[in-house]
Amino acid sequence: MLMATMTPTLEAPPAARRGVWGWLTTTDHKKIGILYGSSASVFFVVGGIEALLIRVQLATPNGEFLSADAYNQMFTMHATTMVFLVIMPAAAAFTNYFLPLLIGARDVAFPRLNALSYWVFLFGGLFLTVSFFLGGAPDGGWFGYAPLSTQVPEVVRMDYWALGLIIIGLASLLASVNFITTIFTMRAPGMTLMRMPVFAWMSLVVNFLLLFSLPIITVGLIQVFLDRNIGTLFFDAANGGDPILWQHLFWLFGHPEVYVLILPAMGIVSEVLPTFARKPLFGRSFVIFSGIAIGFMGFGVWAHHMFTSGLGPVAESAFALTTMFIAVPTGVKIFNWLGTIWGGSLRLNTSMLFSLGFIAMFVIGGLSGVTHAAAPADWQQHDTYYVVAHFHYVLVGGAIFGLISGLYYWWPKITGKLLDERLGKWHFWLMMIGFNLTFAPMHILGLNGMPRRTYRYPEGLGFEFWNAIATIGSFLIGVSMLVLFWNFYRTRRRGEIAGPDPWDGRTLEWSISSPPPEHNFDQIPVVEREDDFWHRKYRTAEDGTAIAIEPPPNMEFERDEDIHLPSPSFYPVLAAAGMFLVVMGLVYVPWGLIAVGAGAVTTLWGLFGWSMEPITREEH
Ligand code: HEM
Ligand SMILES: [Cu+2]
Repeated sequence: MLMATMTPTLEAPPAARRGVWGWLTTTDHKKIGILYGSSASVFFVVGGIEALLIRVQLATPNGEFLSADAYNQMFTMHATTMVFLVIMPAAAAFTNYFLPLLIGARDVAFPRLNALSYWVFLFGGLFLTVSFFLGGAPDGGWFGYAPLSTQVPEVVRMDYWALGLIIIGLASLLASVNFITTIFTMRAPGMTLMRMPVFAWMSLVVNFLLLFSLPIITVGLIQVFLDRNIGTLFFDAANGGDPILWQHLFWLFGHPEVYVLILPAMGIVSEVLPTFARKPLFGRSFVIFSGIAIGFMGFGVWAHHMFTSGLGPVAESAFALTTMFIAVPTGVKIFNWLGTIWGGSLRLNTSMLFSLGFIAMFVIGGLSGVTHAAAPADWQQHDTYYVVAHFHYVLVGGAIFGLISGLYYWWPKITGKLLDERLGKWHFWLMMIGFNLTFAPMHILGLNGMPRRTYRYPEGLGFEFWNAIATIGSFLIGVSMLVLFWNFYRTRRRGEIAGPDPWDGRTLEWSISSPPPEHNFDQIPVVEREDDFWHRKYRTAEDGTAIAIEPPPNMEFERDEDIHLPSPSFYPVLAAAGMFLVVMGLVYVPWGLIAVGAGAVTTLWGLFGWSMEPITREEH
């Protein structure tokens, strides 16, 4: 149903294959974007249900709804799902669909590698989730601290976690190589780096963060798997290993990862605000360079997650300082966004409301983050609900709000129809109120000492009232998402036709039809300045007002002669399916070795077939 609502209704591409086979073999960046978006939406429902089950358990003291064992699985999988199977693929959905359009390209640099990264991600997500039905899901927390994650190897749950994250990490690594190459080699003539839209810039920073951080955690995850299965002692303190080493390896990835989660949303907000304030982005190059600065500084703060791991005053002071410093480039962005809306003629539609909500909620999350940077204060806050409140303000109030703003902003380009604004506003206010009712009380619960990851609490500690409020709030978030899904369905059936430029946009994607043709641009645009499409429509008067250029620019072009598009291919999904067999087999060695062998052969067959098939086809 979700794929049906997202699939364009107006114009089907001529040569591309149709139906399920068409989706299985697609190498079109737009269709791969829709696949990522659909999968992330389904996993959001899964991760959301896990969160609601946690909230039911904590709604009252002495909860009996979930056992301690089930509770551990719920919060581990809730977080792992939301981080790796929702926010990252949702950002990949927008990057896949819009990066080539924003830089004036017909596709990404490596279309089949792009397809492979999607299928490896999907099989990795299914592998992690199917564990619930095969003896129990990972239960050691989303950062899998050793020795909790390396003990009891006979229970395979944390093998699913380690191997699942290795596979999903591989998918992101393949995607980052693809997007970085696309940005450096596929830009339209005149699209210099500094003319590139901010979303493209944030994608560049995100993919470099992935490129440098994923190998670190992959090494650590392999060590966890080896400690669990062949008795190595990397993290075994009793035998010369060091569990703190795992914490360093995880957070050397884990902290850059939080910027991988938030920077795409920051890129989206930097596109939405100028469009609906009808003003260029204030201090545009500062927004770009502060994003780059965050990328670099993000590798220098990881140990602030370990202020209670006994690193000593010198290390703690150093990481307290670097963490406080990173608030500076983040603050620069906030002021530039406020500068953009200041004095603008604001259109408060749903996309704009979610972007404004993003700024407000992210600032709250950022401020509690600064309180964590002060190591002595963090000793009180660590592992309490104050921390849970903090990261939900930045991950839900920040990343999710930003991504939803992008959804309302770009839905008309993807589907050709506008999402209903009345339902959109209901969605926004229900989510805004539900979100704050859920997570604001957690600051109080945490400062009053309520520990996280505890499946129930006794009466009389003063935790009852705020937990009840938090649970009500979480169900309000659930209701708000139902309103969004109803809007999807209703828009598909009788939504308003959008046309190519429904928002009077500034960037290239609004210069072509909605949805775009398979080849994107009839003629590759020649770019003369930033916000090039806007400046083809408007000139700026002395006082800064925009004056429409008459007659308006003709955006109908003679189609280029030889347009080459990537050929559909079945080999990426085959290679990914082989990898799924390999990891399933590794969980159940020695018998699983049969599956490992079959999987390896399937993957090699996929890669060999891929290397032997033609790259592109002529588009007529
Ligand atoms: C949408 C509604 C959501 C609700 C009601 C919710 C609720 C919760 C609760 C109550 C916990 C604490 C469990 C505990 O420590 O015992 C938790 C943990 C967590 N949540 Fe959420 N959450 C939501 C969305 C998200 C999203 C979108 C993310 C994004 C990444 C996220 C990431 C996490 C993480 C990382 C943890 C820590 C789990 C751990 O300790 O291993 N949550 N969530
Ligand atoms: Cu951090």
